[in-house]
Amino acid sequence: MSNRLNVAPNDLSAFWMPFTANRQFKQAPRMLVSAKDMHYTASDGRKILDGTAGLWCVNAGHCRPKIVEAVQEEVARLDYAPAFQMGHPIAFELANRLVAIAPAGMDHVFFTNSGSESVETALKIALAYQRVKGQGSRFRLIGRERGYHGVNFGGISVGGIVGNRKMFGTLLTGVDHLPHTHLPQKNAFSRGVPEHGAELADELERIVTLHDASTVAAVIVEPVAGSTGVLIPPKGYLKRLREICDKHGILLIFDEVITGFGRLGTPFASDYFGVVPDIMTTAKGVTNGTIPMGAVFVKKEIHDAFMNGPEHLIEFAHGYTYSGNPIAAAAGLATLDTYKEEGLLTRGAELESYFEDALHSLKDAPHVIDIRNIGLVGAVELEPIAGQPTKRAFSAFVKAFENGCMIRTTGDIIALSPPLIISKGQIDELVDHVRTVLEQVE
Ligand code: PXG
Repeated sequence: MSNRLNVAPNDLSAFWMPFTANRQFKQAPRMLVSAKDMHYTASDGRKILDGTAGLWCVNAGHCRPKIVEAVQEEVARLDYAPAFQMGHPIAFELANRLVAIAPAGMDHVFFTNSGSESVETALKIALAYQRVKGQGSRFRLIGRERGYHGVNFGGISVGGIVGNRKMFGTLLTGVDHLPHTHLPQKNAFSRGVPEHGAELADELERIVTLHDASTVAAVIVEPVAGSTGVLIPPKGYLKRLREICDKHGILLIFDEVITGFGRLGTPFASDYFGVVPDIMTTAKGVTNGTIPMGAVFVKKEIHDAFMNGPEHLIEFAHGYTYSGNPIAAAAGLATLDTYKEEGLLTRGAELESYFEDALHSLKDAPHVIDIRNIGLVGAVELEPIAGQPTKRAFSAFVKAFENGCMIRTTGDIIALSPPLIISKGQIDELVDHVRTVLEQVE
């Protein structure tokens, strides 16, 4: 490996880092230089246990041989090929392999390069679908408070994280929001799906009544909200949303960018909850995070509704230069092979109760006010330092890295989402790391 990849540079100024406290980072950089399976290696040579699968994406663990080889081979064979009015075989192969593991009826895939682009694509498909069905008056989109749907304008409009929205003007118009489902007063320390709060889905009825169903195109939610701190839907909540959407002819979009590809112990969250959306956005795990790619799944009826005009015309005016990129597609195929060979799309179900017990053993650790879990996702919510929200969790993140463990924090919540290859011993190690930092932070 060349030196360039192993040595931390001296000058960190030019790179304006995304979602980063740039000045804090540049004073004390946390630099990763290589990775293998469950671990990163830091620039000072320390091994770091990956408690977050990178950013919820490296589901099969790092630098897996099949994926590495597939990418190396494809970049040498077909570096790039356009997907507008042209094709190359493996993008089609990947689409077929994806629909084969998707919930029944989701028969078509639109390729993007990220979760944010998947969300924009899904919202555009929803609006255009209503129009091609002769229902152009359905222009409204309903999101949810505390929802995260990426950072592009559609996604932040339907999203509900104030800090991601407030700087950016009027956003999309015609958007309304469901209330979030985080009810710590009733559901604190729930194991798995929380008992209370299904009635919050009925807020959709109220919103639809306010605007009239004839104006509403689609509802978008994360089945389990990830970025905002692991908010698990109350028992029966998603089914109720599905029923209300069906009753009013509204499309239901599940944003499965985090929950897709085995995170909950099922291939998709839709399988976990037994609720099938009309459109499903994915990214991250589709290529194990190796090469940027997203995939939007749609039901056959939605796809087919576009296929009625003159055959020489483009049916849907949307797409990206890199939609279905050959190297990403090769990474995707090798990723699906790895998931299959190692049973990773359902491994979370085998580990769920072990992970749950380990995580809930932190109940008596300092500062802990809630613990929640589902599949291989967990959250430990901390009491904020008075007047300094986020500071305690951020210190925990920095200390954990110093101690050899990567965790993720949002607000005063520690989120854990390890690669699905994690062993029981490594689950214990991860939880021990969290306990240690909670004992160390202010
Ligand atoms: N939808 C959901 C549900 C996501 O979680 C996106 C869309 C956007 O994906 P891209 O690929 O455009 O980033 C996401 C991304 C975190 C964290 O720590 C979460 C995400 C990204 C980075 C950090 O919670 N989710």
